[in-house]
Amino acid sequence: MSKFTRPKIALVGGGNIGGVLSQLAALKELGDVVMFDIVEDLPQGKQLDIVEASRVDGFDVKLEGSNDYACLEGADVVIVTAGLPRKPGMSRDDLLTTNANIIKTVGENIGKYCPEAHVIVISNPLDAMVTLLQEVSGIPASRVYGQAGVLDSSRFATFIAWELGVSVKDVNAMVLGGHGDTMVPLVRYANVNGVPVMEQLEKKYGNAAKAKEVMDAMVERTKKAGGEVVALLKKGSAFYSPASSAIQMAEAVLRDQKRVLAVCAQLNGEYGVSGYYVGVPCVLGKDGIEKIIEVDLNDEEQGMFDVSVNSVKGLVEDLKRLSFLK
Ligand code: TXD
Repeated sequence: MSKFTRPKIALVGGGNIGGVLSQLAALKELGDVVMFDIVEDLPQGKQLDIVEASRVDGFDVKLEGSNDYACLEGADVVIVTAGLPRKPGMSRDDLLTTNANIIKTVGENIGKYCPEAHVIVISNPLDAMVTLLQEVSGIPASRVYGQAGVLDSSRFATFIAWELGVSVKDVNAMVLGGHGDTMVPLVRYANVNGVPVMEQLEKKYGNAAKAKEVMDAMVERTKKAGGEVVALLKKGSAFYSPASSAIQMAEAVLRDQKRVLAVCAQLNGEYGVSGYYVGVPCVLGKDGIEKIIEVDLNDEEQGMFDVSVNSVKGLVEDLKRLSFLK
């Protein structure tokens, strides 16, 4: 990144999430934003619409839309949302083949036009798409990672805040594992400014069984939160919260914040896993995944984590069987 120019953020996919990403990046003045989409005129129209609010919102960055992959040239951060979202009743995994074809092309072009970039993948099925994009782009895994855990953790924290009647700003909650129904909300570590959530639930309800029942319901809601929004929207899937989450990651990288966030990162021995992308807490800064933090898991948590890893492995095996991966 040059000292004298603004960072360049490239958005691959100008749909629902892409639009919010661009607007948030502009509002935060994270850098100039170029949006690519295969639909003619769509990214140009969205970017024009967003930039025309610059006087009102008081941001001063350049926004452009393009249908040519060459627009990715020299990008510092690329955020990938290209693909099709889930329809009601459709699992994330149904999307595998369709989105793998798209991600393969996208990854090849990122490798060609901006091999020095950080790449944040959002497209579903997330863990599989990050794996594929990393392989086809040839970019080191420390700079190719996925967004899921920031959102899943924020959803979990939101439900806890509602339940306890406290500000969500004071809730710390993390979700590990793959971005699917097997994700692992870390109940034992969830706290409100350091005070364990379970302790507060037990005080609120006066017995451990009821506290566990309430927590179990929040965990289930977190796991199914994406589907809950899909069912309500009727068409498309969540887009405001996934965009906010990816922007938090992009900001951590561009401003070298060393944020500790749940990121879909490639594991190399951590948590007993090698060569697979899974959601784990990471230190995110200018070098991308600067550190993977290993949380001590008890047997039950490790068991749930292993189940989640196995579902990611299943998707990766499918990609190999379909010849998308070596
Ligand atoms: O937390 C998470 N990771 C997620 C992921 C939460 C919610 C939704 N998540 C997934 O993000 C969702 O399942 C989709 O796979 C992506 C994008 O969701 P979005 O809601 O933005 O989908 P849209 O509105 O359909 O936009 C997708 C755009 C659309 O404009 C297509 O024309 C475009 O992708 N598209 C392409 N762009 C570039 N290049 C290619 N090849 C391409 N093909 C389609």
